[in-house]
Amino acid sequence: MAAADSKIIFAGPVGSGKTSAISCLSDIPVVSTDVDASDETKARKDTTTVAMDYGFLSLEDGTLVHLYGTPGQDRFDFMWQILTEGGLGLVLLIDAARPDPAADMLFYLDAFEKFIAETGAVIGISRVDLSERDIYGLLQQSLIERGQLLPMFEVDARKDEDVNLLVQTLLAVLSAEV
Ligand SMILES: Nc1nc2c(ncn2[C@@H]2O[C@H](COP(=O)(O)OP(=O)(O)OP(=O)(O)O)[C@@H](O)[C@H]2O)c(=O)[nH]1
Ligand SMILES: [Mg+2]
Repeated sequence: MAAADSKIIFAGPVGSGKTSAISCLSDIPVVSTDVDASDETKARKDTTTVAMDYGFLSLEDGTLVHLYGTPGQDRFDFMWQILTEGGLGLVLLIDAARPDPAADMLFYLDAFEKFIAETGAVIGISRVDLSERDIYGLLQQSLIERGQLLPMFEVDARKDEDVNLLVQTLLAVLSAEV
């Protein structure tokens, strides 16, 4: 990784859209370690990421932004810390259609607490089209209770413009902090 290059990490539960989001942004086809899903993941989708996703994006000034997706299943959580090394910030994707999106969000905010404190994060609520609840309001309330306000958007992880908005916001938040 050249000195000016940076790295963004995508995290979130199984099926929250990490691989989809990185595919939207990446200049190259995403290198994924997706395998056929077994056990409880299978009910949700056919493949799951076991080690990581990788892609990259070149900014107008020529800098490269490396994009890493963490595996969603928590039996691979040893990869999470490894992948955050040298990272610029975190995009946390929360699946609105899972049973308890607020618990999911708090779990990941705890798991990546140190990294977020040192860098920054944005939250994308994905799969809102598959949920009838006001997940945005619910998550906003949880963030207020936790005392941690982070930029949050409803996104479709398959849509370039939605994923771009997340990354541009993260970059803006990070540059405002410097
Ligand atoms: N309806 C709907 N489907 C979505 C949305 N975002 C992603 N998907 C779909 O949700 C599924 C899961 O997306 P993935 O990108 O594989 O999720 P992941 O986070 O990489 O999952 P793991 O690797 O198992 O942790 C895919 O079939 C996507 O096409 C959304 O906003 N709405
Ligand atoms: Mg994946």
